[in-house]
Amino acid sequence: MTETSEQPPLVVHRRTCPLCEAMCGLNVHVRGDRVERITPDQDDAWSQGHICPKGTTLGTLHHDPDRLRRPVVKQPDGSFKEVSYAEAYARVDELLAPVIAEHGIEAVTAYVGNPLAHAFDLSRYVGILIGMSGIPMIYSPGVVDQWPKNVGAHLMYGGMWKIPVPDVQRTDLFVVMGANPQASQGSLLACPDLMGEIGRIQDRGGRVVVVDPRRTGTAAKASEWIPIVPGTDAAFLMAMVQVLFAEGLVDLGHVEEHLDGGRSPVDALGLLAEPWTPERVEGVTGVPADQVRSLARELAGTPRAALYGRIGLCNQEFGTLASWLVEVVNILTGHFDVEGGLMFPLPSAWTVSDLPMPELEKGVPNFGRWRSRVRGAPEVLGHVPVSCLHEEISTPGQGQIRALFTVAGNPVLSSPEGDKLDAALPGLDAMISVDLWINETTRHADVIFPGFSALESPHHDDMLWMFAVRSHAKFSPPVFAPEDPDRPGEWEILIRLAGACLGTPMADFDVAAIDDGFFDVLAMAHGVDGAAAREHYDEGGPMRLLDLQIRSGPFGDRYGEVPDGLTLAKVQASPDGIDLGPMRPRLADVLDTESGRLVLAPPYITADLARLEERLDRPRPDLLLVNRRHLRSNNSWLHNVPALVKGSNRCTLVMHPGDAARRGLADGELVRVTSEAGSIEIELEVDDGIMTGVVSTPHGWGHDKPGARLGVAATRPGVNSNVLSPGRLVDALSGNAMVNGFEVSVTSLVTRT
Ligand SMILES: Nc1nc2c(c(=O)[nH]1)N[C@H]1C(S)=C(S)[C@@H](COP(=O)(O)OP(=O)(O)OC[C@H]3O[C@@H](n4cnc5c(=O)[nH]c(N)nc54)[C@H](O)[C@@H]3O)O[C@H]1N2
Ligand SMILES: Nc1nc2c(c(=O)[nH]1)N[C@H]1C(S)=C(S)[C@@H](COP(=O)(O)OP(=O)(O)OC[C@H]3O[C@@H](n4cnc5c(=O)[nH]c(N)nc54)[C@H](O)[C@@H]3O)O[C@H]1N2
Ligand code: SF4
Ligand SMILES: [Mo]
Repeated sequence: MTETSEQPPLVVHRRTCPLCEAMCGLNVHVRGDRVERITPDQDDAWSQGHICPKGTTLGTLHHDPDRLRRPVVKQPDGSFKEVSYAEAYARVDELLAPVIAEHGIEAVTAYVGNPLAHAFDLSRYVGILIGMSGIPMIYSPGVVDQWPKNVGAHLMYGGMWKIPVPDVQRTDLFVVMGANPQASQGSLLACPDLMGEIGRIQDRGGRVVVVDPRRTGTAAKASEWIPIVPGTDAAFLMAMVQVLFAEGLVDLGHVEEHLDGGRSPVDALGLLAEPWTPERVEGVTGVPADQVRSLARELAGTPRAALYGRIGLCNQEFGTLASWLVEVVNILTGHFDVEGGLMFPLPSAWTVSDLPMPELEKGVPNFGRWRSRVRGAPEVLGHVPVSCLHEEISTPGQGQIRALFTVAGNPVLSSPEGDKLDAALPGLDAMISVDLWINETTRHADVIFPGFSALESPHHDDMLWMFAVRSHAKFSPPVFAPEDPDRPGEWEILIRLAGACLGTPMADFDVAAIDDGFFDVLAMAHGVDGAAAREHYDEGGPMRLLDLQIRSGPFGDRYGEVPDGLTLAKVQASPDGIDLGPMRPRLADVLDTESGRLVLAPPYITADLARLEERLDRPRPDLLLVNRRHLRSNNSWLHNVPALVKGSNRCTLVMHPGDAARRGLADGELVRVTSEAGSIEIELEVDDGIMTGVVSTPHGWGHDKPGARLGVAATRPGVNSNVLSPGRLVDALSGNAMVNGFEVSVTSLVTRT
């Protein structure tokens, strides 16, 4: 294309993609105020040119005419009207004050969604809304995700975010259970180009094994696919443990020195595992005994090996047991806290959202401190199942929820029984959302505050570096200034909302004072005098916090004490990013249990083996449902991007040809899927890449709700598979939803003559 003189010049901005854990470097080509295209940033020291189709759409998301750019307030006729911030603040005050006056702050709760883990402001400031507002508890998709891992980490290592990750860049055997990096690009595992790493493991003579009911894109590229019956991974892993002990393959290496109770928990585990022979469990798992034995031997015999379990192992009946056993198998085979095994990352900036929970005793299962009002679900690490929310709103009585904040979430599509939540939300007295779109959930809000688009915001991931295979520092400045320079950031909105809960009108709340106080508390927790450190800055907000995170982090300059140390300014001066090396053994630093030692077999978890035994005798239903992700999707919120939803329908029910034939069902026909919770109609996709007896749907679809403003998504709505997810089915130890492995039936909707 020839450039005409009237055209503004092309400027290429360097930017990290905020959409997933891969944190890819992008080149954003901008002419004037338009993004022309987005290409991979080959010079990004972290991602070295890796990118996926989602990353190229940040411009489309920024320019999306449906995206909110001003606050909106619900009108009596149900439509939304753009208003000034002052008007929106006043409306919040007007709605919230009577609820709190009459029913107390107990009647208020919040749902905080997944993108806040990726967003610059929200990740750093959501703690203020949660911690300062006086709201007694919040809901989040953490319990449809990784809560089993949090429970295990809390009990074993003394902190719910102390989650070890596989050192994929240096391993020779990578066993993947219940994860599909081909779609997800890695989860609780931040590594650019994870599929490339999987190829490189094989290139250097290593092996990759995938244990999954479906032959996923990852399984297809792996050296071996081991199909497994959903929900039976804990039995499979217990059999691995049994083999390790029976064949004398247990060797913990240096980890043994760090065990609470010395060798005795290892011996106790050996005794516990004795009855769990591969032959005993093969009927329930569907994995032949020989295959379990050879995998256990291979893991024990490969010097650099890592076993990794993710959402398929969490969102299931035995989530905590299975997730714990993944770590146990790594520990028993000497693949823990060593190169090539499971290791603890060292982020260059500590994580604001990893807030201490003072009321929790380290490493102690003091769960069930309170129960949900309606269902009586015990609290675990401060959460109850997210499916409780709808009944807490719709069931009258003392403690009924009457006001809700949603921040970066879409629980109507993303939560089990989201349809029931959809029906309950109109009953609220006040609903205030912070979101970039009017989605299936926020359409019920009275007031919606927009955030900045990804390209209007600076970027530095807060949480994700906790799971990164290398220590690294990189920062992206905003590509575009906000159209309205006076627009408050989301961090400020969160602080003002906390103020409103405390009875101060939103407009009057002293944001700067709260921000200073927050800074000081965080500084103190990291050994820095906050008031003195604040002297270094002209203004507050998330940039100041990030500088604190870096300067008082493990590579930081500690405000001059370590002259060569890192500062945000130094990171900004290195637009390629700064590589700080691979993971290093650091177990002794990480452990923060009461004894300072690793608790190998927490009794809270091992007690659940009795429930697993019962599962061995339970007959297997005809069909079990599991979920899947797609590379071009991101939970519920990228379906408004034309480039990501074009092509064939992806919201389908995948079924094995044998199962389809037995039911007389044909590829492409509309079928009815029914569970104990509900029923949906969905297109059938017959594919032999799934076990018989298992069907799979994606989640996050169902964009056919009136009042949402997602013009593109509405043309290809798909169907909400969470209508099927029974809220009562959870992993007993964590309360995490069992959206995988529950029974469904599938029937034809076609009338055959
Ligand atoms: N059946 C089933 N259900 C599942 C899962 C599953 O595997 N199976 N997975 C679960 C998991 S792991 C997760 S994490 C959840 C996700 O569920 P949620 O956390 O509820 O997230 P989303 O549904 O993706 O909705 C995210 C919303 O955030 C908004 N958003 C995006 N960026 C920003 C931002 O910068 N600021 C603000 N304010 N808003 C923003 C988007 O507009 C979108 O509306 O779904 C869970 N649900
Ligand atoms: N493109 C894209 N990327 C994403 C997301 C997205 O929606 N789209 N979401 C992001 C989020 S919030 C998260 S939490 C991560 C999740 O990232 P991953 O953990 O990689 O999640 P999935 O891709 O859903 O893969 C889960 C796999 O578990 C399998 N599975 C289901 N039940 C069982 C079981 O009982 N046992 C075993 N062994 N396997 C089982 C499923 O068949 C599926 O292949 O992805 C993140 N990245
Ligand atoms: S893999 Fe895709 S979505 Fe994830 S960070 Fe990279 S470009 Fe973004
Ligand atoms: Mo997630």
